[in-house]
Amino acid sequence: MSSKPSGRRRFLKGGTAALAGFTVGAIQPADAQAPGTPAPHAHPASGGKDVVAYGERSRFVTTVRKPDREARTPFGVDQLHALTPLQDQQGIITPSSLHFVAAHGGMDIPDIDPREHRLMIHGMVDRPLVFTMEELKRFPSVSRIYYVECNGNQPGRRHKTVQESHGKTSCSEWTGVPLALLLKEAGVKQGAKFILSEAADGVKSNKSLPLAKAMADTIVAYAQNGEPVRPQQGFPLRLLPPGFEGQDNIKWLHRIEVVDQVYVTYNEISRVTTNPKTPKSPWFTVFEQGPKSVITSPSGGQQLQGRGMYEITGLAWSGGGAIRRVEVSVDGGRTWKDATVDGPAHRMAHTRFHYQWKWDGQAAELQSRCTDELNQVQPTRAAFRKFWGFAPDDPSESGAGLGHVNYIQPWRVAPDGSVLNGLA
Ligand SMILES: Nc1nc2c(c(=O)[nH]1)N[C@H]1C(S)=C(S)[C@@H](COP(=O)(O)O)O[C@H]1N2
Ligand SMILES: [Mo]
Repeated sequence: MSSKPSGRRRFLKGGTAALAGFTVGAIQPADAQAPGTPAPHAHPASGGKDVVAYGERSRFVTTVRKPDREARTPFGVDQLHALTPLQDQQGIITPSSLHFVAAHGGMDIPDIDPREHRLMIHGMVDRPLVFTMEELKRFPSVSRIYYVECNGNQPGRRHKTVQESHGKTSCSEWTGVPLALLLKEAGVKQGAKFILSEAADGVKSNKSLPLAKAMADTIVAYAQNGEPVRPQQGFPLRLLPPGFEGQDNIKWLHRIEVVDQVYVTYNEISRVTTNPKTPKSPWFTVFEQGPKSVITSPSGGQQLQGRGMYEITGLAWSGGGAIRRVEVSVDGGRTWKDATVDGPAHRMAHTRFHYQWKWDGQAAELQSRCTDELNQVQPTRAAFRKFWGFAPDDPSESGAGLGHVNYIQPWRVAPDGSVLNGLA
């Protein structure tokens, strides 16, 4: 990375000194509430709430996120996990209200006034910079559809539904500034290799990210599905390094330090390096997630209403790029047929697949497996366990430090039409 100012157009000149005058040209918000605005319009199907000012879904639609665990880390800090109801989702965009949540920095979601919020970029840079939200919004923006997945999204025999086994992944359209623009503005010094991002949350959550990823396609996102990022997702600002492990997406982002090495941060110390069962831990070296898919319907806990035609549908995604192929097996992985993959298959995004299936009323086992644009194929559970060195008699399904757990999820259909976790 060159430290010389490039010939590229500079958006901010002279670093922080120039920022004082920078807000003068900021665009003021349009008047939101004109005088004489009519009274709120309530609708019975919304439980009497005003549905004009901000829409509510019908009261007959009740699907919700589910808490995963309210555990304490070895440091005694509460963590909050909420799971996306993938079984009820259509298409590829997760409604913002149902996006999964992971927060290890205390049970309280930070309540940040965007007018007070600042992003600082410093460390191995020529010009340390501090940005207000208004200033960030004056940079050229991009909007991209990207999934996020927590590495704790690990299938296991105890899970009854796809929400429990796979609900720690969601997909949104994210809008923000390419981080490369901000880093070029600051001027990255020779020898820099990583960035260290830090949050304005209770424990100042932080995480290292390779500089190459920061310069490639990482977004500093302020919007999600057309509106400001939700508080649970990092309002007013979060890091979005597409296809990388969920924990690399620092939410409530307020500081980026450009550094020359990977740092051992809060999450690694408290949740991974303390696990003695992780000799092959990919932490600090592997960030990108492999190809993964799951059938969301029919899935665990659902009930087929007699033999006949059913649509098998689900989601596939990969940190390696776009999904090229999804295959479905209805006989426990003995034979495979190509599913229809909905296009356009966005890179590092949930991709919807469909397969028309005629159920004969016999016991069946449904599986999906995907292939991405790098020709990486989703592994079987046996291959995954072999790679990580689980002995055949070791009952463990997963564990901290394994990295991305992406093996095939089987769903068993019983002759009575009930659908059960095939791992159980
Ligand atoms: N500040 C902060 N950022 C964070 C976390 C956190 O606890 N605090 N959790 C990380 C983890 S482990 C995951 S999986 C993702 C989840 O993003 P989401 O909550 O928007 O789905 O956020 C990451 N960013
Ligand atoms: Mo996570």
